[in-house]
Amino acid sequence: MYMENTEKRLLSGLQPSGELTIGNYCGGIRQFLEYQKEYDSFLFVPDMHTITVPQGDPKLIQERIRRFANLYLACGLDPANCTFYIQSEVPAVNQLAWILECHTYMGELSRMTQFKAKSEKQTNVGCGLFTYPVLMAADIILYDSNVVPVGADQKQHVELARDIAERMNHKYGDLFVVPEPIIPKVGAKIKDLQDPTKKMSKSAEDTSGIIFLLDNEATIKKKINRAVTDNDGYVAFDEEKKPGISNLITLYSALSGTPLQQAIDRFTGWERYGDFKKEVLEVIYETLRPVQAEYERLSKSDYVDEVLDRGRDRANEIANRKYDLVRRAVGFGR
Ligand code: ATP
Ligand code: LTN
Repeated sequence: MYMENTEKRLLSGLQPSGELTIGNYCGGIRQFLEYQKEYDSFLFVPDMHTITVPQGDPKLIQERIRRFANLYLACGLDPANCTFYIQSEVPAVNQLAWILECHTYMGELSRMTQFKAKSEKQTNVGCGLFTYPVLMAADIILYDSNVVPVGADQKQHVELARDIAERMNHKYGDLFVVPEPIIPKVGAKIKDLQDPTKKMSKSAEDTSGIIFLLDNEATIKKKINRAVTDNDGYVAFDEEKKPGISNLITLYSALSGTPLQQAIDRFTGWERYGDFKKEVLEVIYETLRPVQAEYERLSKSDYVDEVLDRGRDRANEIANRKYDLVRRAVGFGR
């Protein structure tokens, strides 16, 4: 197989479909930061995925892309170790996606749980929402990515990328690396604070149960204080019977880096939910304070453009070489 990389590659992306949340931080960003030094790392802003559901003013999408990019940097993405780019600035991904679409079955895409959930919320469902996982597969295998850190909700999509890569390899010879998802042990699915049975989602309409990375401390305090718990009067970890409290313990563990069992041991039996919530609040503040300060600083400069220009150039170089191999393998051109 023609392999670009000598080092193993890590790749991930977070859609600019709303503002980044503490759930995205726990499931996506935190893992990326942890692994970025061990791999040749790629992080990108999947702006093309964003329009799979109707978005408002295109100008607002552009502003969000910029905010996202600055926020990633503020969270600790290291441009020296990472190729950071915007998806739509690498046209080969679309070219590859078309080829992959022709090798993906309707049945496979119909089984995707995210498609089922998102399409139910709309009247006119765009075809792009259906083929979204194929574009995601192209994002991943175009760069010979070995590992893909994502939250639990994206595991199925990475598994589909594996199946497509294997199918292409079987048909055309070894063209692609077969990627593996990496799902965090703790914090892979942070729940909404107002409805702890459902995922905290950045595109949800009601934002009262969502902590955004750029929320100020007063807002965060209000959201944590109002977080739904129960009337039992004691802290314990039980995701079925006490989903609210369990979600807050998970959040504490993921953000503080305390192993989950240690966090459970520490808080089990506390009788005043207010005292427990104060501890959770403190780790959220500690996580977000430096991020917000750095974000303020970065957003006053054009540094992000320099990083994204460099990322775009490297990503295109690799992507074009790979696409050229694939298009020849399937018989395109002269
Ligand atoms: P949307 O509501 O637009 O689907 P989202 O909040 O679900 O957005 P994505 O862009 O789909 O976010 O996901 C970005 C990354 O964050 C993915 O790796 C995803 O698995 C992870 N992620 C999203 N929500 C959570 C959550 N509540 N807990 C942990 N990880 C999450
Ligand atoms: N669909 C992903 C974003 C995404 C992605 C990717 C993540 C698009 N392409 C490739 C990992 C690898 C989401 O988080 N909603």
